[in-house]
Amino acid sequence: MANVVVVGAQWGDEGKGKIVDWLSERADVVARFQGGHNAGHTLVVDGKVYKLHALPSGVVRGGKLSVIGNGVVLDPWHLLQEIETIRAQGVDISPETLMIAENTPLILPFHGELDRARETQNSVAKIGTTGRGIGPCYEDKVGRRVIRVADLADDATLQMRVDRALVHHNALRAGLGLEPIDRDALVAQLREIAPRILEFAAPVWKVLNDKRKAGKRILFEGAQGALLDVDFGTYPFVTSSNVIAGQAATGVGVGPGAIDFVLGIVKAYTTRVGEGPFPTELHDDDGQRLGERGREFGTTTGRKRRCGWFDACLLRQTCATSGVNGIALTKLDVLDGFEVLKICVGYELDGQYLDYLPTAAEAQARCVPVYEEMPGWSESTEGARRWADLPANAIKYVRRVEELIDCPVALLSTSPERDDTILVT
Ligand code: 2SA
Ligand code: MG
Repeated sequence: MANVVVVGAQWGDEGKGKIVDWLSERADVVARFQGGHNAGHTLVVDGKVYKLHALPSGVVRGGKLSVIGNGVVLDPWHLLQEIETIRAQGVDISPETLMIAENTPLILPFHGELDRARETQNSVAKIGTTGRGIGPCYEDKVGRRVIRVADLADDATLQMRVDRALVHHNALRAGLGLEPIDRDALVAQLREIAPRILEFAAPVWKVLNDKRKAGKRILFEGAQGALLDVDFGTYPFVTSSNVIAGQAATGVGVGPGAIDFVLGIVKAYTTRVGEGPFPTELHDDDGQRLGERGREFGTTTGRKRRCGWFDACLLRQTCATSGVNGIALTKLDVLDGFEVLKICVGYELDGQYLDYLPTAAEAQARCVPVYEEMPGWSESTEGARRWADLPANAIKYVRRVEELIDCPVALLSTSPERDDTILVT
């Protein structure tokens, strides 16, 4: 398979990091195309744990080019720190192995402050964000007042861009009771990091188009999940970027024809962090058990994740909007030992049966899941490496999932270790 896009097909935290790492062995380039350091991908390689937020997962494998595309929003201070941390773990990161698109918007300190102020000061505006400034930075990008990587190269341009951004932000801050931004201090901070960021800057669209012509394989690494997509997610409880597979092309500057296969990462049950509708959420012992067995705490903010049964109805929808060709089903072992498993197949709303999630937030919140029950299995599936190692009821569960979501399972992951992966043929 030439160029693969990996996307989360739920609300993030599906276990993309491990799968991307598994696939990156066969890729020449690994590219991030949306989101920022609100992502958190944990990789376990030979027992060593790497926690990545802004860096593409390819960096931990030698001989690959890692790319941060223009669809990403980049906090330069965070990036430099993450580079140091990963280097200290023995990983080589240089301008030969890491490229940042010159048209990538920068997250500045006031973006984070604004994000957190909105979350804490106004319960009406609360989304449950990661507080990293992701939303405010995307707002500035679309509002044509963001500072981009290329702007760091020229001091006069940089100052002009800062002034343009401050007109908007100081007015906004006044309304929130925040101090005006210290312009000169900000310019000085940006001047200081400019050379260290520019070292990695490149016309990524050109590099990737050349790589394609040379027959190199690109792995597009998505962050978050399709239900957090700004257009197709549970709006307004979403992130501020397009998360679905189509964004892979726009987010680095290649045509849609560059995408050969879309792999959706799907957890065998459902989790969500932050606010917003979640039809199959459990508030009982089963939910508690999923969270404990699945160690459901966020990599980025450490927040406890909400847990619930598998929602096949939502999956059918996210597989459609991302054009998923096959899914990787993760964390099946968390379901070991449940006597009965439930799968949501549709919803009931105002006496009507729905086979998709309605668009209005108000209607989403009132959807009552319609469940199908399946017998569980008592055997352990943890670490299984062959289809034949799975209990019969686990196989039945996986096959039923495939039928209900109308998409084949291509990979099955049975532990965080990269080798505990079953290729389903
Ligand atoms: P933000 O900070 O503006 O993006 O927050 C808006 C909403 O998006 C949610 N959000 C996430 N939910 C789950 N996982 C996230 N990141 C993963 C992690 C990484 C991944 O492990 O931390 O799977 O790619 C993530 N990022 C944002 C957030 O909770 C708000 O509901
Ligand atoms: Mg995660």
